[in-house]
Amino acid sequence: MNAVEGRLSAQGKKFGLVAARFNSLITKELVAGARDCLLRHGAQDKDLTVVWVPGAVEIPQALRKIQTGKKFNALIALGCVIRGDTTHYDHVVQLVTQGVGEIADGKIPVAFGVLTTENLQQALERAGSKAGNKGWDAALAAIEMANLWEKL
Ligand code: INI
Repeated sequence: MNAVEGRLSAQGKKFGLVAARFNSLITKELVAGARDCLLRHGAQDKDLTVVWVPGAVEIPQALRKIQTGKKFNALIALGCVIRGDTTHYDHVVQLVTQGVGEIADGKIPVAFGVLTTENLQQALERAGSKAGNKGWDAALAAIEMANLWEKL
């Protein structure tokens, strides 16, 4: 059986990060985690671009815009949606998950680093404390997929 998989090298690769400013206490840490992962796997800082958008709802729109520019080997969506007292959370989560899913149509790999949590505590735990950093994890997936794309 032939097995095909991507290496974990970001050397020479360009990455586009789209990050939501909403809940920036968390999303700044996700961006920092993603950047740390990319640099530690051989990317150069000049090859990383972060595009800030107002909130998670706007992430798919910016992803689509930069995807058409064909400048990147992979894209990384970073955001944080925290449940509140109304159903707003559900709509934001629906829009960002469906939107990112539609953009991940096979042209450029898109990694999903959008937290969807019940409260701020859960978000903090996933942004560089006891549950790791989901920005870092998403960046690692983006690196693997960028390499896989070259083989397929
Ligand atoms: N955007 C987020 O990124 N996280 C949230 O938790 C959030 N909540 O809960 O409201 C949120 N709302 C803003 C939304 O993403 C849009 O920016 C806004 O609706 C304007 O389109």
